[in-house]
Amino acid sequence: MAADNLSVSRTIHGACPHDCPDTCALRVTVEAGRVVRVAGDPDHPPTHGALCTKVSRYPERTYHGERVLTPLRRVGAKGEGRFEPVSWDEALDTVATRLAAIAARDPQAIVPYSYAGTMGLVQGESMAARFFHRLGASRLDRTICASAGGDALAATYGGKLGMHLEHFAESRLIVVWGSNSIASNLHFWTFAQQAKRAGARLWCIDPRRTETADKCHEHLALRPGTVGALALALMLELGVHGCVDEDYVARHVQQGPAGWPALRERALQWPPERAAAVCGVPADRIRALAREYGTLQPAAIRLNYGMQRVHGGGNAVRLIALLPCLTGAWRHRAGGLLLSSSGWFKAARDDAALQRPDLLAGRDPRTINMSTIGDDLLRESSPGFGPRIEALVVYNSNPVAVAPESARVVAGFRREDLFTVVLEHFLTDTADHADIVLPATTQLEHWDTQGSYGHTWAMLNRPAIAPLGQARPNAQIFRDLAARMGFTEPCFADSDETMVRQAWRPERVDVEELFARGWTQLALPEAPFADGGFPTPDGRVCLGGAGLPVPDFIPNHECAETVPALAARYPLAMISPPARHFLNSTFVNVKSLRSVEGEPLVEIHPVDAEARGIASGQVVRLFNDRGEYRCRAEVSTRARPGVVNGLGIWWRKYGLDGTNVNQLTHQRLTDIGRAPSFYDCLVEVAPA
Ligand SMILES: Nc1nc2c(c(=O)[nH]1)N[C@H]1C(S)=C(S)[C@@H](COP(=O)(O)OP(=O)(O)OC[C@H]3O[C@@H](n4cnc5c(=O)[nH]c(N)nc54)[C@H](O)[C@@H]3O)O[C@H]1N2
Ligand SMILES: Nc1nc2c(c(=O)[nH]1)N[C@H]1C(S)=C(S)[C@@H](COP(=O)(O)OP(=O)(O)OC[C@H]3O[C@@H](n4cnc5c(=O)[nH]c(N)nc54)[C@H](O)[C@@H]3O)O[C@H]1N2
Ligand code: SF4
Ligand SMILES: [Mo]
Repeated sequence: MAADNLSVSRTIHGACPHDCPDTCALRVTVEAGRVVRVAGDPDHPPTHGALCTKVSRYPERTYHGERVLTPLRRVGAKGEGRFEPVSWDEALDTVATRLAAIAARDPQAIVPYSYAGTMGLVQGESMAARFFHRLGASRLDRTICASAGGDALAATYGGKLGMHLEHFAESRLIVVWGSNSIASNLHFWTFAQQAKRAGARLWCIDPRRTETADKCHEHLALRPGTVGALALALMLELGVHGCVDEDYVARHVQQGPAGWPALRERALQWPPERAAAVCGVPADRIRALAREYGTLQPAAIRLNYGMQRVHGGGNAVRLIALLPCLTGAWRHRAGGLLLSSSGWFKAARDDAALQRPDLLAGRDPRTINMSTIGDDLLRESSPGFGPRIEALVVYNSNPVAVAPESARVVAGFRREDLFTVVLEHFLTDTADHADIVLPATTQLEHWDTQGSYGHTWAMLNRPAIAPLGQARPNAQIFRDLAARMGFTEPCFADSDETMVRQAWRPERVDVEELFARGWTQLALPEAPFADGGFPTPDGRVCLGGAGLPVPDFIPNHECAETVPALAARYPLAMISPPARHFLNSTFVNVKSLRSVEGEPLVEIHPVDAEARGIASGQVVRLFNDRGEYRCRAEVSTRARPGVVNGLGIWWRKYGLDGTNVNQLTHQRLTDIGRAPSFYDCLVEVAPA
């Protein structure tokens, strides 16, 4: 940086680090050593020069007056958020000494906790993974978002694989299924609009009348957690109306007693009337969708993770994934389905080089599921569980705000005997519970590289500016800790730029192009499954067998069918999808974005509101056996009858009582993938 002529304006190529399928290419303008603008790169096809509002505000977030820019040591009570600055030496010595003492008894009592605060491979699981492997710490099962649908898709197709984003522009029918794309997958929406202008029909399947639903031709506002029933009825209708591509099915879909014949029998039990009763939508709408889906080609499904945050989320994805196989939609490049493209990158990454599991040296530490951190922090040592958790090292995540059943999570984080280290940009709800906070750099201040779960370009991020204050990249912090702990393996000296290169298999990713241009597209077929070739053991779509039952509709943990007594007390289903101007709990503290979102609120349908004497703008109590959350009500037909929408994910400390929606959610897991079922949650609402 020192060589820069400070009066000259420079443009640096970067990549958006956020947990968003769009993974935009950034152009960062720096003047006098300061970032003045972050814009979308017009040359990168998926980004086409546009960023969402949130990341356009990245400079505001980076230069925010509340950035943590020195190491901090707790001086108040846990959760109070009172700290004093300390030097890096003191902070690192404190952490290394505590971790070494715990590790001497049992390193599994130390748990890393991280998710996708940055999707960068280097500031994610590179040096951190090496550090925890070498230490022998517990492993973390990273399930909080996508593993129900992801594992289900991989079980069906052989990988998290799908259509190319750009080809949606050529589809004649697009079903946007469990996704508020305008909010959470904006660059897909651009292609969907191109298709719409060219005459495509757009359907939206979502309990909430989202801004995306408003812009589709049709909206099916079904009850949360019922899409499996809908998919089964669609199968029956496709069969009845001769819309099954028998040739594609015979050649590329599993046959036999655990295959399509068994599932076809099951689908025959689901006439549209039965599904309509379960889903809470008219049967003729289901018929209309089946008719269009079966006759308009190419037909594409943009599935997103919203629909899999329920008990049966995994089975639902398996059922939906079969639909484009039944109609042969995969024969076209603009037909098929996209839930995630991350499987394409799995083959392109060199995780072993980056994460060095060999440093485990034959040890096989236990695994902690991040989605049940509330319960697990409160567990005592036992033969089944292993040692009580004595230390947590949190980075790239804000579990106190985002993990389910907050009361348990907070109780765990408040444990006086728990040693908690948090690497952060800000004093989040989680950082407030830390013993030591370590200041981390943002994407503008460090190197990184990443794939995408919505497109097929590998991305490079160059630092645009020097780290602010005393902030250090995550990878640097783990390098420093490794040195303090006496880890001398040469891999602990690798620089971040070296690790960018180690991240990719050179035969799959053109690393020179990545460095020269900032991105490089994976070489993949245009229509990946036009002639089958699913990467399953036998090349066919897998429906069952080897312990995997043929997929079925699985009702919610919490619904009238499963728990009628509970549903009588808590008759409303609550979903808590993301707010458009936040990225999970990130950006909640950026004033310009928070002022657009206003304040935490719950949308409730006029009929449900009237029955409870609730008026718009009034403060209400949402409650169930797990707790209570107060916020403002918005009486709105964005909510369907019987369902309330608590838009997320606010920092607890901005809530009226210092809580957020996760005060009400539970820790029961999905059918597949050990994931949380955030949108499978019964509540009652009353005026406060
Ligand atoms: N602006 C913004 N963008 C984001 C995020 C954010 O917080 N804000 N989060 C990012 C993350 S982490 C992820 S995982 C991705 C994907 O994020 P998703 O969780 O897929 O989020 P959405 O696209 O908003 O889709 C959720 C939609 O699913 C609907 N839904 C809820 N339950 C059901 C159901 O049972 N069936 C059906 N059919 N629909 C249901 C909700 O009403 C909501 O509109 O988005 C990313 N993009
Ligand atoms: N009720 C409810 N709960 C949910 C969801 C929901 O829809 N409803 N969605 C779930 C989903 S899909 C997800 S993915 C999770 C998301 O949960 P998290 O992955 O925890 O995501 P964020 O809340 O955005 O928190 C990420 C944190 O990482 C920090 N960070 C970013 N970059 C860096 C970096 O380079 N270094 C360090 N040290 N820190 C960094 C940010 O400042 C931020 O505080 O939440 C889940 N929780
Ligand atoms: S959050 Fe998503 S849409 Fe916004 S800039 Fe990042 S990748 Fe693009
Ligand atoms: Mo997510």
